[in-house]
Amino acid sequence: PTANIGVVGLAVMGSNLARNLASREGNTVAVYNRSRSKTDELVAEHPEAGFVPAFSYEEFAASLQKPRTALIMVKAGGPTDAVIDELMNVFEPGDIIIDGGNALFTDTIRREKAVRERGFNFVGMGVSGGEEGALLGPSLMPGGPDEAWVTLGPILRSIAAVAEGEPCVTHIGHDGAGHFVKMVHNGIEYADMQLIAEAYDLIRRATGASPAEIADVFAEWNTGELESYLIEITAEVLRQVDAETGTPLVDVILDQAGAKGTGGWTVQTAIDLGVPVSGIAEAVFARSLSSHPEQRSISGALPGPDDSTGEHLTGADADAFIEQVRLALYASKIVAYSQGFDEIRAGAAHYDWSIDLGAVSKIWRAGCIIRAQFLNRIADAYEAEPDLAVLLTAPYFVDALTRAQDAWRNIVALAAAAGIPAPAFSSSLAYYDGLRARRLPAALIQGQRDFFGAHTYKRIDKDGTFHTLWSGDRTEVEAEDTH
Ligand code: NBP
Repeated sequence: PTANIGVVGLAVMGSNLARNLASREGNTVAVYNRSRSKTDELVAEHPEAGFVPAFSYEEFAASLQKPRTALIMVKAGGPTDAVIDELMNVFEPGDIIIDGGNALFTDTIRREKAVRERGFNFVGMGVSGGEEGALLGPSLMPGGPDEAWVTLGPILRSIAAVAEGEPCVTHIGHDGAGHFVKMVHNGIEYADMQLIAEAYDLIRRATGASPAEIADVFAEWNTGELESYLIEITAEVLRQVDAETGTPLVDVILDQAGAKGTGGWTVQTAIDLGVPVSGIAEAVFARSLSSHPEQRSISGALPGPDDSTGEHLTGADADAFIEQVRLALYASKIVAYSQGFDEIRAGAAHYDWSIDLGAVSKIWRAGCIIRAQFLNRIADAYEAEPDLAVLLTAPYFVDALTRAQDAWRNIVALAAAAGIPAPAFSSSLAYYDGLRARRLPAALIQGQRDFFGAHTYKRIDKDGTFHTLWSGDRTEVEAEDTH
């Protein structure tokens, strides 16, 4: 056997990760794909990589040094289970099987248990950065046992993206922790994209600026505190002109956003854990709304303000508006990340993972889709206070929110008055005000629950659990806690 690591699944992600691995000193990479053509193609196109091709699982196992290490990059779900079964037939106890696909973390927990029972090591690893990241340096989020990390750490560090001298990989936690964190990364990505889209829409509708002019605004924003990959590519997309029609590409793209499901998983999981990730949820639902043309009343059947006839802001007024949108975007973005980290914290507590939140923010600084300057501030916040209960209460973010506050409220109010949907902006602000509120109307809800279901309530002035005899004489009695 000559290879120290192998890759199963040679579509875009697998072949690029295999090339990335092969380009690092000391690695010899075995490659296998279910249909032979992809293997032949990869090996023929990249002689420099020195791949060791295998055309059966037996050959693949025979080409790997022990303990064998195999990275699976196939379609998530059934195909992953099929490949794990095949590998367990030809591997030996102690070998390491890594799933780098976009698995649901609960599947990873199940797989780790089943694979471990047969004596193998299993590592569920989140991989972010798309095909370019896979080739040049992704952000890697491995879970799995400590023993596997000892072997894998150096290899993964060598292929990961580098941010300020540090590789974008850390051992996130046991079993499903890596895929959980990758899932939340994608949820935050949905929110970030929705917020950027709302900012673009507000600027365009309020100022009448062209997509190319708005591209300049985003390029400018990318030199400041909003600097990030998503802001950068937004400018690129807005600047693109359609070759066929000569109009901005964004104007000929059908306005229906697709989704592969990880944003939805983030929200479903948050509901199970009782974590309010409202900004991420709005982003997921905004895509759903866009994708139901049969429900959208584009014909104007639903009444409301018509901004097509209104005056556009110009000159200094337009500039001031754009700056307010920037501040609202920044504040809403802080909320989205705060909610995402809240979900990771709750997941870690529930599944008994010890996750270093500061380390998570650091490995997202390069390689992945949400890479941003801003993540350094999150790392600082957790370094100063590892047990921070709500990220946005860190002093740096409180300062930023203090600065952004008036603009944020103004933009949400203007959007509502003008009839421009800004669901993620509005919901982020509502969440923020929910956190600020001294009293929430939850007291009334608890009263309603006690009325119709005898669900009881607690009082602010004494211990115990109480129930009002609503259908009797309406006196209060002490009750058993049935919250
Ligand atoms: P795909 O998700 O399109 O999967 C195609 C690969 O799966 C091919 O190699 C295919 O083999 C193999 N495969 C299938 Br389908 N069923 C199989 C089976 N029963 N046994 C063995 N192999 C099987 O590839 P991808 O886009 O490269 O993504 C790979 C993984 O990485 C996915 O889980 C994806 O969610 C994840 N991911 C993707 C990105 C991205 O930007 N694309 C980013 C991060 C993570 P064949 O050639 O014989 O059909």
